[in-house]
Amino acid sequence: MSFEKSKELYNKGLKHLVGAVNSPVRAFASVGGNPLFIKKAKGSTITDVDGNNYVDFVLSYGPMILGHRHKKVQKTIEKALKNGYTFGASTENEIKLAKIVCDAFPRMDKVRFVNSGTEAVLSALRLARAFTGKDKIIKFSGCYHGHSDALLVAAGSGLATLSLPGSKGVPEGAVKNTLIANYNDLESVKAHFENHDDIAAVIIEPIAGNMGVVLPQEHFLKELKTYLESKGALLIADEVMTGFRSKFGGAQELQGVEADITCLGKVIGGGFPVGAYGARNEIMEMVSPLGAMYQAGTLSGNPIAMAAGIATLSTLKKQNPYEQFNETARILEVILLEKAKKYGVAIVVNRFGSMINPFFTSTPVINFEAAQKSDTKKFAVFFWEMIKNGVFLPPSQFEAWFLSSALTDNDLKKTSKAIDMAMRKVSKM
Ligand code: KE4
Repeated sequence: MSFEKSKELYNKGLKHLVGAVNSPVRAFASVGGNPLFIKKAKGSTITDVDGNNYVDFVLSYGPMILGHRHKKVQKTIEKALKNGYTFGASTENEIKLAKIVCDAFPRMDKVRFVNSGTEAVLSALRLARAFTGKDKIIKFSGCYHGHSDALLVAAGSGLATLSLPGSKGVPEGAVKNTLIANYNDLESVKAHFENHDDIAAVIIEPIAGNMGVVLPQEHFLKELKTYLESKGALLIADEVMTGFRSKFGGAQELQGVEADITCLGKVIGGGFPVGAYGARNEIMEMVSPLGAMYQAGTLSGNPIAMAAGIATLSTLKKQNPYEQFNETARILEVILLEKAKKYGVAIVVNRFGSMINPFFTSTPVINFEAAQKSDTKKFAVFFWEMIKNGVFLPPSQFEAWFLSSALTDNDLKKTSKAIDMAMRKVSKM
């Protein structure tokens, strides 16, 4: 397998692109070696510039849940392009997508589209502060909510991979209202309320996907929501990654919880830049132009992106692949555990719906501290052996693998063989 063209493009990219990438995780920093450059993708297969084909479990970090270039989505986008790309005025597609999204979340009366998950979350924080009149926000260590200043503290995902606690350039003032609690630890949330009476909201990934997959323990989310109601604080569910991945709607519902504000992204744009935040009327009516909380965006509700989102969600609703996702994830989990056992490699597998990943550790991973005990060197060896056997994974121990409904039995057979070779390689370290 040659990676010559990727190497060439990487060196060329270094001139005008920072690290030859437009998002840090794509630099492969935590697995070493040069990042792959991708030429094209179709269905469950992604092809790099050297012509190597891979089963794709990155799916652009979530959006491509139907697989790449799904025929219905492709046709819808091509049709939308014939009407123009963006107008700076409202279009019918925004109403259509808004209805699909609000209908999928029982407590969501209205939604505002933006252009990324980061923008959705930073707007949701502002909205929670506007609605409650309070300033503090609690986030959980290991959860990642995009790169807005206030949330770049002990973030998971990119920062965890680059092991940068917080980020340079974030002024002290920007994070003084951000408190950090531990996932699955309600006491760590209560402790903040004992010390502060100005907490507007708690933001959480209802299934964490940015420290690897970490599940809320039984009743954790429900108890958190009940406690917040008793304190007059809001629950913000960051479903940018989990939205429409484990059911047609939010993972929050499967946990028996309805957040006050929900953030979305990834899948709802079908591969185009879309984020969103939504809530019941009394909260959303705080947002400009109805209310005094300002938020705006040149390309928000972009008609092409809306068309891609409508096509993706309506296809997803029709396909209803969720049972299949659970079964495929279960099969993958069995394969990972069997192959690891065969070669004496210690791993723990966490999964939920169409998100799964192995941790190279022997202790249960229920929070960021436990996740960080994973052997990232073993992950790096595993990652490259999977690449060499035609499987494309997120290049980090702290990322979730994503399933698409385009995955075939052949893909799983190929993945199983690759996992066998990769576990064998890890066992020889
Ligand atoms: P974006 O601004 O990247 O669209 O969304 C930020 C975001 C917000 N909330 C959650 C739960 C997220 O997972 C994300 C982004 N996820 C990462 C993957 N861990 C995107 C990949 C990247 O940073 O390149």
